[in-house]
Amino acid sequence: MEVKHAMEGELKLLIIENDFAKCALFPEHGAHVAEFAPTGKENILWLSESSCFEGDKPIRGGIPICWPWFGAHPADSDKPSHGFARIAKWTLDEIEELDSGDTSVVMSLSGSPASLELWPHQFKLTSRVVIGETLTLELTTHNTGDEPFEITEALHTYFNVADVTKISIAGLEKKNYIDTIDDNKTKTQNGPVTFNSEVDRVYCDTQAECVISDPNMNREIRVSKKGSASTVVWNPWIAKSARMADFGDEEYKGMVCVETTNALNDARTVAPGASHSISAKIALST
Ligand code: TA6
Repeated sequence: MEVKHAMEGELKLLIIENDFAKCALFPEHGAHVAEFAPTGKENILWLSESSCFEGDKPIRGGIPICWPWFGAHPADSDKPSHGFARIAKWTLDEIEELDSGDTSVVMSLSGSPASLELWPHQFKLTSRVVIGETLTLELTTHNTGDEPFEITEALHTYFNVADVTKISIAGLEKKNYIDTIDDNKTKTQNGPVTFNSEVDRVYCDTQAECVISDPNMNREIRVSKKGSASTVVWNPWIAKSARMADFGDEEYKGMVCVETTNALNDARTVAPGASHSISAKIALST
């Protein structure tokens, strides 16, 4: 296992290389995994060439941790989109080489006066990333306060694809979804998900593994999950890409988000002293 430390913009970058893969992450900025490439393979995660790497801004790409709310804050639009965890200053707790040769990285974030201003609860959040032939990210919420609290959350994963108009996503067939770009209407998925315009959908009540088939890269990316009742699929397409300063106008063609979430009605309540975990496992089909 090789561990390198570098800087990207204002942020400390950790690069882990072992017998199975290379992974780049920003442990102290949102515990943000930015790149993951199994040995000899193209990066599975997508990262915008226009992303910011500044302490107070989210990184565009990789796996942003959206917590303790998904999307806009339900009552106060001045609060950060997708919660504060992805732009908070986390602690790098441990880097460990496992007997399997995989590498485990553990990072944590605890409640603070700053977080209390945004969200009135005490908590400890732990992210454990295991880097091997597959990438696993497990996010655990610990309620360290004396009142129950409710969260929505996402491992908001951006995937690298050759051409979004040529991919298809299996696993969500016949599932109901909220179409956030069509007045939040509830619809039913007919066949695999394909892309010829903006897509922003919350698939409800699904524990299914999703498989992204990318014929032009001659690969399939499998996204399985635990502790997650909903899956979000997103591609901003042309107009929305043009409105995002940290997203190149043409970059929508090379990415898709398949997000492991508990969003909208799938909010989770964590009792005092209790914990809740959500995890995603990313693998190339062999
Ligand atoms: O997960 C899809 C989504 O909620 C989209 O609506 C879009 O806003 C995206 O997340 C990115 O959000 P961000 O705050 O990172 O620009």
